[in-house]
Amino acid sequence: MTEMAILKDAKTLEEKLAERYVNEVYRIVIKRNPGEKEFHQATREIFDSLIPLFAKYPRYMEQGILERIVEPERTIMFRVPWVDDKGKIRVNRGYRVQYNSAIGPYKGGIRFHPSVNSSIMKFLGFEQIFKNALTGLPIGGGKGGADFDPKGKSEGEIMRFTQSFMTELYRHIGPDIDVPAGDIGVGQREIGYMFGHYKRIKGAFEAGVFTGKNPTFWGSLGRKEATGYGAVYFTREMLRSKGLDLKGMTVIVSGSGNVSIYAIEKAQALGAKVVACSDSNGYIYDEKGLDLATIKQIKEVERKRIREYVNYHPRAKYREGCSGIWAIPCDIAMPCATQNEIDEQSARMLVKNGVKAVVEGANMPCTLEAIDVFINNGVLFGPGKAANAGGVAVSALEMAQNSMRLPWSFEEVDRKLQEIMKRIYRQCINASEEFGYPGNLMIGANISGFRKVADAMIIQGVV
Ligand code: NDP
Ligand code: 2IT
Repeated sequence: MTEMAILKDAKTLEEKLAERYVNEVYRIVIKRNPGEKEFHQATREIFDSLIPLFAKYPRYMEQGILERIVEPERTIMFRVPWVDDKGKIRVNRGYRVQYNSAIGPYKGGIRFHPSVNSSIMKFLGFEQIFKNALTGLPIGGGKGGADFDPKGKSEGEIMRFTQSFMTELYRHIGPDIDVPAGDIGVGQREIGYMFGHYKRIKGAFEAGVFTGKNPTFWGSLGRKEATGYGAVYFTREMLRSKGLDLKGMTVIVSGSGNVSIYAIEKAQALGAKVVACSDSNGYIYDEKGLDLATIKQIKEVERKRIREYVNYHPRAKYREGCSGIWAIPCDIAMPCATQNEIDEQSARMLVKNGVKAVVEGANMPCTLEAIDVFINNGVLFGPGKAANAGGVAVSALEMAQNSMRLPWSFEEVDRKLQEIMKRIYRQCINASEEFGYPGNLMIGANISGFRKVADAMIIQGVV
């Protein structure tokens, strides 16, 4: 795995020592987790960003925080047997990585996608620790999922699989232990089945064990919208720092799932023109702007492919394949689908076409090489663990409402979300300035998220 090139070349003695330490721990990670390329990538990015922190405060090295934090507190891996509609027995593998509980119960989504494996679970869980810390709310880091492919499955199959998954997972979670939510392939429908099954097994209505629930049973208003809206609020802060505004900007949003749809909704509400979005088969493009009601109908109601859009809007174009979307000229690119969707080549294309800001709605959608291209070319870069933290932040607000047994209005949640996104942006900027990389939100996010967790770990002793 290549190192990032964004750190300064001329290093002080302290920085050289910190770099040597980070590389030593990185070697242990590679040895202990062979072949886990996504996990290595997330580790590399975070580790390199921490060099300026360790150089200034060597106590984090002395306390062995990096060695401890990179190792999950616990990983659970389990069999998920279920019966399909034809009566055939199927088996999937389920996971829950309980990564870090220094500042709160484990918290993070569940992903159902055929690509799920230990590497993807660990990269997501590791990032989640720092993201959750950045929200300023009391939540630790975790992630879960299964290599189950929801595509083409009937409603009955989805429910039976999800219930079987919960039959094992229920014993490992709880409102003060570990609080899952959705991620790719898991939305309000699946959370409903999981919660219903958990409640049945436990014989208790423990509302706070899941977030992202339907508001009819204690789900927070605004949670569904929170990740996408939050990413746009974060973008607004980034643009403000350069005296720019979303109004009139041309935006590309990849994906057409939960994060994408509500990023499009808020971007449009703030006066931007969203010209393209996608799914794993291809992308749609309309230079005059997309119609969100049609996208919602196709994706949320009918659960069909994005190519259907051109049947309603013949002026729009559909192209097979995902990466072509980044060749469309835009001011703002928001990758909101999955990991590593923007590589170096796509990044160069975006830069050539004059992109002003790249904001990660998804987790790790840009490769390390792509991030280097953006930062070295002066493109504003919003890293996922800051930009998409609005989702988990409103999850924490859902936990708070569940504990109080009182709901907040949509407006109240949205107001709090806006404040949280502003605060996250400020924290990242302040840390980037304090550690000598002004404006580098990736370094700022990694350092400020890490510090909060590391300080709690130091106070708690060797745990
Ligand atoms: P959804 O399942 O609702 O939507 C995912 C979208 O991305 C779909 O359009 C899907 O297309 C596309 N996609 C998924 N995998 C791939 C792939 N391998 N290649 C190309 N396209 C793909 O998930 P979310 O919107 O919830 O999540 C999107 C991203 O945002 C993920 O990285 C997730 O971890 C991250 N995230 C989600 C949060 C949330 O609150 N939901 C919070 C913070 C981050 P198709 O339907 O064809 O598979
Ligand atoms: O990646 C993420 O932050 C999520 N999938 C949301 C996690 C949550 O607990 O709301």
